[in-house]
Amino acid sequence: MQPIPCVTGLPTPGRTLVMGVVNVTPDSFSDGGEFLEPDAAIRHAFELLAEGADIIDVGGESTRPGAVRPTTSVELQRVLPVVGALAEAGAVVSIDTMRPVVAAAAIDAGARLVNDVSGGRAEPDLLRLVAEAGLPYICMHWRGHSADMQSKAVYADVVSDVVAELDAQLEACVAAGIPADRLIADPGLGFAKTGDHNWTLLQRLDELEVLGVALLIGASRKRFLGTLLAAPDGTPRPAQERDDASAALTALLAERGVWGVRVHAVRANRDTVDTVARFVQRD
Ligand code: PMM
Repeated sequence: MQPIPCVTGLPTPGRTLVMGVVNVTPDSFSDGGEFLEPDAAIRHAFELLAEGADIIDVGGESTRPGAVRPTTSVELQRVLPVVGALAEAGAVVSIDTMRPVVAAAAIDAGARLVNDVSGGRAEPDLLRLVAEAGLPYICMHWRGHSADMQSKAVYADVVSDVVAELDAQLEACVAAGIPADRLIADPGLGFAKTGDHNWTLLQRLDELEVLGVALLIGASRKRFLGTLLAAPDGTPRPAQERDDASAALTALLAERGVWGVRVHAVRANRDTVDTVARFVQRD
C-alpha cells in the first residue's frame, strides 16, 4: 500500500478520491442519453454528491470507440448549465473536454479541474490555458480520436509503451507551465487498448509510479468488464450491470494507493474506498 499522493487545488481526504461521472451526451456507452437534459444531469450530479462523490466530472463528448464528435457549440450547450449549477452549489467540478474553448468557458463557470482524455495531444493550447488558470489537470494516455482509436491498439509492451508516451505528455504539460503537483496521470483504459491491454495495465500499475504524479483510473462499466462477465452465449454484460465488478477493481486500486477512481455508481465505490481505508489503517 502506497501513501495517497496530494494534488494541489483538490480535496485531500487521506483516501482514494471518488470522481462521479456525469455524461451530458446522447451516446456514451455507460449512461448515454440518460442525462442529456441539463435538469436531469444536474439532478443526477446532486445525487452523486449525496452518495459521497468528491469531484463531479462533467463531459459533453462521448469517447466511445467510433463516436462522432459534437460541434464545439453543442458541447458548450451541454456542459455549461451543469458546470455552473454545480459550482454555484460549492461542488468540485471537473470538465471532461479536449477543447480549449470549452475548458475556458467551464473554468469561467466555476470548474476547478480539467480532465483532458487527449492529454494535451488533441489541442496543445489547452495546456497553456490550464497553466494560466493555475488549475490541476488530468493527463490521459491517448493515441487519437475515438473514430479510429482501436486501430492504434498495437504495443510492443503495453505498460512500457504507455509509460513512455504518458511521460512525454506530462513533460509537455510541465513545459507549458503546469507544475507537477497539479498533474494527475491516467493510463486511459479502453482508449486505443484491448481488454487484455487494460488488464495488463491494471496488473502492473506499480510500474506507472515512475511517472511521479498522482494516478487516476477510469475502469467503471468499461467494455472489458462486459466481456469478462459475458453470458454463456457470449453476449457481453450490459454497461449498467457492471457496477459490482467496477467496485471490486476500486477495492484493489484503493488498496494500492491510487489517487482517484472515475466511476458511475458512486455509493458502492465510495463505500468500497472507505472500507479499504479503514482496513489498511493500523491504530
Ligand atoms: N473514460 C471515459 C471518459 N473520460 N476520463 C478519464 N480521465 N479517464 C477515463 O478512463 C475516461 C475519461 C469514457 O467512459 P464514460 O463513457 O463512462 O465516460
